[in-house]
Amino acid sequence: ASADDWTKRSIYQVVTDRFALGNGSSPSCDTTQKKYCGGNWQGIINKLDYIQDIGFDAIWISPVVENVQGTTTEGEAYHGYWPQNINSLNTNFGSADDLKSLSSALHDKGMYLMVDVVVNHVVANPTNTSSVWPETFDYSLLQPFGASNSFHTQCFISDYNNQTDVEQCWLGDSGLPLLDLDTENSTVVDTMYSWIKNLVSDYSIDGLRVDTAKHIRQDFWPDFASNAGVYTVAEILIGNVTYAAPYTKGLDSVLDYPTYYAVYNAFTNGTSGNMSAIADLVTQSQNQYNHGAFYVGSFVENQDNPRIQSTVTDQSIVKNAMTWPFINDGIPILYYGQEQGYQGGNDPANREALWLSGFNTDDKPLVTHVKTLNAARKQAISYNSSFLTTKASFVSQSSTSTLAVSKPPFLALLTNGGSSSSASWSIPSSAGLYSGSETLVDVLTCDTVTTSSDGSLSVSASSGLPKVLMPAEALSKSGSLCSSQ
Ligand code: ABC
Ligand code: CA
Repeated sequence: ASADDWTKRSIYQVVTDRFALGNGSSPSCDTTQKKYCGGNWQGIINKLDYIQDIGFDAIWISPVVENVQGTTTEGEAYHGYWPQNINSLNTNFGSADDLKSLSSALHDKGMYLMVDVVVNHVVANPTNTSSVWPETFDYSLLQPFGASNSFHTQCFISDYNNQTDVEQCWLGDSGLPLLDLDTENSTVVDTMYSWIKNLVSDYSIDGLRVDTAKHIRQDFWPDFASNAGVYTVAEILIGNVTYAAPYTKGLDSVLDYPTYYAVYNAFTNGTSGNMSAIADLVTQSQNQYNHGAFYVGSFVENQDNPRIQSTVTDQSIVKNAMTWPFINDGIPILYYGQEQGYQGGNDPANREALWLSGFNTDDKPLVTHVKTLNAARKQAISYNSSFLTTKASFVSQSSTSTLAVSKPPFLALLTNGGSSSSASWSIPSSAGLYSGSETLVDVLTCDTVTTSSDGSLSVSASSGLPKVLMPAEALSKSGSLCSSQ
């Protein structure tokens, strides 16, 4: 599927080992152990209804290839980011038939499959920590590379401001080095290009999340993307739009890390959180990224960062933050477990087993919240044929703890004040958003507000809850959303 196809979708990200089990058992899963807990592809198949019922029509799964076996100084490879043999699958997650079954089960439901892929490195346990590189590894394990000349000379990245270091030195440390592939070497390059082509075609993959993309030279990516032939979203872990921007030429887009940091900081520092920083970052992204911000992956949690609720548990603030990915220009991504209120902090605590929640959706306000946001975005797409190509804009507010985001037919009103606060937003007639006496519905509550005769709007919210307003007219033909409108 193309980038344009993906813009209509919303993505549920799972850590394959931690989402769902293939059989009926329900083992405990202690995240601090950094071990496989038993989730697999069959487990995901079993729980596709859970994902689809919350309104998602795509999933992103962990890397699928065989990883380093046994334990390492950083535990087991349960997350999938330590490839060892890229031509085999990770049998902890299932067989080739299981992965094909997952792909076809998704397609039967009209859903897309995004697979995480690692091209920057492969991993083998050091055979002897006192020996000197290149004698440190059994290269025959690293398939199909098999020899030290497929790798950059060992050095660990020490200076992230030195791009040559970032690209040609190694991630990890002497305990668990991530062997950095020589992606300047044409044999390695060709191997990777044909590998990705085959992977996508063998498993009918619809899109790729490209791990560690900033650790490979930019001009490696265009041919990688054309061999993939599907939507590619790059992990460029950086807070800086200008740094990330060039990667949106070789690959379709980037995970929206710069805005993520602004959003995380805005909502986890009480009312001193800087809401207008979000608008600044979005404007920079719209101006600097190829295709503006329309193809970015927009998220507020993932497997590398502490969950929102490890810092802030005020449910109003949590709901505000969770609203963000659904009302901006990018493709919304929800990290599994956020809908269940999970609170894990830094890696590895943020990789809790979802089966421990029982996949319960009753009396789960955040499940309802996400369901509504997904339904609202679908309604916005079908009501306004230019929704997906209209840039979000910001209506400036007098309070620094509020944000007003317009992306017609949405007007999203956010606040970081929390549940004991009240917030108000005003939209002047000069913003040109509405005509006089228009009725707008907050799809999160189904309450209505009406614009003044000049088209201006004043809204207040008690309890610090977010609002997602849509013209009543935009909801009139909607099946489920505030259906009495
Ligand atoms: C293991 C342990 C952890 C331990 C870590 C050092 O080693 O489990 O407890 O803290 C996988 C596993 C991890 C594992 C690593 C290393 O492998 O999932 O559990 O951690 O063995 C991707 C994936 C990630 C995966 C890998 C490796 C890569 O999403 O899950 O990790 O395939 C760098 C990479 C980035 C990578 C990330 C983990 O490390 O660039 O691709 N993620 C700065 C740098 C970033 C750097 C980041 C973290 O620090 O610029 O490049 O990411 O080290 C912003 C700044 C940024 C700054 C951030 C922190 O702040 O603008 O520059 O990022 O404001
Ligand atoms: Ca590299």
